[in-house]
Order: sequence, then structure tokens, then C-alpha cells
Amino acid sequence: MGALAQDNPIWPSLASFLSLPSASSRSALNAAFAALLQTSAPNLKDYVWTERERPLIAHNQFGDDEMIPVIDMGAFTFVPADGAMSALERQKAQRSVATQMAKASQEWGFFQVTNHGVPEDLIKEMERHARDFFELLKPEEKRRILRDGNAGKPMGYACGGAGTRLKSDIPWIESLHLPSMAEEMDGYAWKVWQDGNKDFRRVVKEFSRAMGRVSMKLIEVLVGELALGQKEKDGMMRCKVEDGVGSWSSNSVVRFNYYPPCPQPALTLGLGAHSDPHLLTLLHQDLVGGLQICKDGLWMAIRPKPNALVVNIGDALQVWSNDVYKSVEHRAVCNSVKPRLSMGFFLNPLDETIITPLKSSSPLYKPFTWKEYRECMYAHRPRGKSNLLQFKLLNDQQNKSNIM
Ligand SMILES: O=C(O)CCC(=O)C(=O)O
Repeated sequence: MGALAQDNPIWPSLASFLSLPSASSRSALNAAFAALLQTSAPNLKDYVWTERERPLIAHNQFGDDEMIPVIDMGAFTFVPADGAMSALERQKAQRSVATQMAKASQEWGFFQVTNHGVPEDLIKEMERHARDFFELLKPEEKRRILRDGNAGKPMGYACGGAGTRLKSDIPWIESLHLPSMAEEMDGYAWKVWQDGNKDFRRVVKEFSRAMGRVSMKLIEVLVGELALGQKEKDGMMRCKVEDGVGSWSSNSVVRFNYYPPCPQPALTLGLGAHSDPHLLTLLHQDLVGGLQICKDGLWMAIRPKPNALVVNIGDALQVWSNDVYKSVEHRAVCNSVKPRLSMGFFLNPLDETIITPLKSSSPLYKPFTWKEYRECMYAHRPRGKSNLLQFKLLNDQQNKSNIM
């Protein structure tokens, strides 16, 4: 692990803020924080979340281990040695894995995969580079790629509220969003480092490619498990070819989340409750803990599993599957002891792709483009699943009760 967050010039002032007694010392800190971020004076009280959103479960208060499905996907990712398995046996093993994944996506919207095929060494290298970015660079170096919070597709670095349009309930997080397209991604690295940090660029590209490959396999398996007719399957294949969804490099995003230690983790959140808008998310988290999901109205913590990746269904796949698969609300909870790092790959369609249920009879959503959906999400703060509801076709009764 790199330098502790106490050495990071942004967060110590923020960290001590909540325990400061007097208004004058608070305002001195406000000024110091504003100078560091070179932004208009932030009100640090805005990191204290409204009571109903605060976490009641600590980052490491894990539930029953066996409850969140852990699926070994080796049958898809590893080619057996000659003679180790017949083609029929392999097919049978793949069928069993596919069934488990589809069941988990329907019941949980979340599962973890092992034997996913992303090399352990690559993950370690990626973690090292991400920690170096957050912990070793000066604030002004990171701010060279500060996100434009008003953009329809904000990329780059954000710290707390800086780089977002959030004014209250500000998340306790530093994050870095990078486009998975190699050339676009390069541009961000060249802005941060004068020498372009070749090794950072190489590792992000390899990581993105490897995570993209697994994501595509997962999508293929999950769509294959939907009860689709030939017409819908052809439609899905057309989507893939025309939109480049079949390509890891299309329109996807790699995101690094760094949660510094927080003196009052019960008052704030690293990320508020949201569902992911994309098709599918693949996330690597370190062993600290902090990811929580909402299952049947109750929050529960996902215990990190060494060498596993967390998979979750995004809104776009929920729509594609006409609500068979569920995109589920989740959030990130902070802790007072250790920084936490998570690294995600968000699989996206191309901007002009029309998202509509693949099965055409009785669709539950009106068609929309990925660009429309993405922009709608960034225009409002995503709270829970509010974004998806805007595109739902409601019957008269539901319409009435929504208005009342
Ligand atoms: O860091 C985590 O565990 C959650 C990350 C997440 O939800 C996101 O990046 O959208």
C-alpha cells in the first residue's frame, strides 16, 4: 500500500473538519480546502449526508457469506488441456455456469466471479498505478484533468464535490474516469504527466482490454439465457455488430474509486445509493470492504473475495432483458482506518444505440438511445433507480399513483 491518506494534502483538513468545535476554526479550514482545490469556498458540512441516507451498516459488517452468489466461470475462460474434458463435458459445464449467472442476475442483480481470466499480476499492477495516482500526485497535478461536472459525458478526476455539480450530500471520494478507447485515454495521461507515463498507459489499456473481454463474455452468456426467439437473437447480433458493443474498445469507461479514511464514516457515504446506467459493470475491490447492495429493501455488505470480480447488471441490460435481469441499487461506505480502492469497467453501447427490450411483445420501456439515457443521468443526481423509471411505460393505474 502506498502513502496513507494522512499524507495526502487534501483530506487531512477535511478529515479533521467534522470534529472541530468552533465555527472560526471551521471557516479557516474551509478557506484552506478552497485554496487546495482552487475552487469557490466549499462548505464542508455538505459532506454530512441527510439522516435517511446515512449507512446503518459498517463497511465490514458482512452478512452470510453464502448468500451472494460466487460463480466459477473457468468453463468459459480456460481451455482444458488435451484430453482433460470432452467437448460435450465442457458444453455441459458451460451450461451450468450460464444457468447460475442468469439466476443470480434475476434474483440479485449482483454476483462475484472467480477464474475470470483477468491476470492477477495485471490487477496488482493496475492497483499500484491507481494508488500512485491518488496518493502521490499533488492536488494541482490531478486537477489538470478535473472533470467538467456539466458535461454530458464527464471524464477525468473528481475529488469530493470538485469536478461534479453536487452541492450537498457530497461523497467522500476521489475518482478517476477514463475512456476505454486507447487514444482518448492517452490524452488524459499526457495532461497529468509531462512524460506521458508510458507504463500507466500500458497498464490501463491492458486492464481495460482484459476487463472488456470478460464483460463481453458475460453479456453473451446472459443474453443467451434469455428466452429469445430467432428474430430477437438476430436483433441482438445486429446490435452487437452495428454498435460495436462486441468490441471492448467501443464506448466503455474505466473508473477508479479511492475512498480516504473518514473520521465519521456513519455520517457520510463514498458513493450514494445508485444503480449503474450501463449494460454491465465489472468491479475489482481491495480487501477493505465498503460495497453494499440493497436486497429486498435491506442493505447488506459484500465481503471482498481475493481474486474475484464483482459483476452487476446495469439499467441498459435490465431494459434489454425487459426486467428479467435487475440492476440493483448499491453504495460505497467509508471507514476511519484504511483507504479503499475499487476499479471498475463499465460496458456501454455506442451513443446512438437504441436501448429497447430485445423481446418485442409487451415491452416495459419506451425506446431511447444510450446518449439520451447517459445525458439524462448526468443532468440530475441519480438517486436510487429514478433515472430508469423515467423511461418505464406505466399503465394508467401506476401513472395515477405516481402522480398522487
Ligand atoms: O467502490 C465501490 O465498491 C462501488 C463503486 C460503484 O458503485 C461505482 O463506481 O459506480
